[in-house]
Amino acid sequence: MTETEITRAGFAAIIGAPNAGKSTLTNRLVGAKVAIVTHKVQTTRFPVRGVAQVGDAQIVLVDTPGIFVAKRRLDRAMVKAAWSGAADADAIVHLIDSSAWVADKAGNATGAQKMSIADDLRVIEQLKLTEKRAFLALNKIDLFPHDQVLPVMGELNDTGVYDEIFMISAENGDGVGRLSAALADRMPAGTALYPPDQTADLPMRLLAAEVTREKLLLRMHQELPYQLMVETESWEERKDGSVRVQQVIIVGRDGHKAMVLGKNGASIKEIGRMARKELIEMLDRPVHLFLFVKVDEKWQERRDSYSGIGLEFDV
Ligand SMILES: Nc1nc2c(ncn2[C@@H]2O[C@H](COP(=O)(O)OP(=O)(O)OP(=O)(O)O)[C@@H](O)[C@H]2O)c(=O)[nH]1
Ligand SMILES: [Mg+2]
Repeated sequence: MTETEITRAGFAAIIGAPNAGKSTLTNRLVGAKVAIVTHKVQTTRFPVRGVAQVGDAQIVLVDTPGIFVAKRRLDRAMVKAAWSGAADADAIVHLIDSSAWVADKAGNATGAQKMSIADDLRVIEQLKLTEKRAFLALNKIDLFPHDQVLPVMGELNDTGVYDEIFMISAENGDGVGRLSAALADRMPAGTALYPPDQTADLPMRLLAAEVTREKLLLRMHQELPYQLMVETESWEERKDGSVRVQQVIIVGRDGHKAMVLGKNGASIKEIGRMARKELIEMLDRPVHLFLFVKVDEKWQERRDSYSGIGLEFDV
């Protein structure tokens, strides 16, 4: 389809508690990987845009960081960015991990699920306060029989902040078509905001750093992943068609550096191998990836750590 056939275009923000599946949904709607996904909370750190075309509508999806009670500076900056992602959107999708609610109704919710529900309720309060209407998407319906979600649906419908409710599985795509059609309907009349063949608008250096951070999150345990960041230091296109990428993994402590490196460097080698494999797929050409680890105790208190990924420092 060409640009001229787009008659409606706008922004749809996906907001919700950490781990609800916002990035999974964004990638599914876009049909390409624009945002990293892990089983850990607080994977997404800054709003990421992905472009989807549904009929004659262009939907610019804004995947946002999870919304939770944030104490540390980085967390506060992430939550602020999530809400600002929703502020100017033409449509808001509040995505909920409905398996947590179903478990809670059955009286066997885990601590993490209870936390996720508390975060959902706070999002609803904020929607009420700002008088914003949203679509509710009950995600992860592949995890339980569908009739179990009906009481949850009723309770959430009663909050009065939702225009429509959708049952979806971002993971396997169930129900996502209906949601995307409804989003397309909400897009205001206008010409395309992005060229028709563009799916992401993250600079390649930043996306590549995210890929490495995803592999770190998947491999590292406990608190460590939340305390590191990845920067692409250099990006060199070579004459032979390959690209040389150099990245630095910044950690807060010597002990963390040792963990990232692993015994005889085994850990960082594996992370580099996985990241490189994905970069080759994304870029469709040979990639030489060089990873270094640096200790910077103060990185979370440095202004440029935030500006580099578009977050506000003074929050
Ligand atoms: N079973 C199931 N799992 C899902 C579904 N959607 C997402 N997940 C999983 O839930 C986890 C979190 O997914 P993400 O997409 O990273 O969630 P997020 O809301 O972006 O998380 P943050 O960026 O941390 O706020 C991952 O392990 C996903 O594979 C779904 O529909 N069904
Ligand atoms: Mg995410």
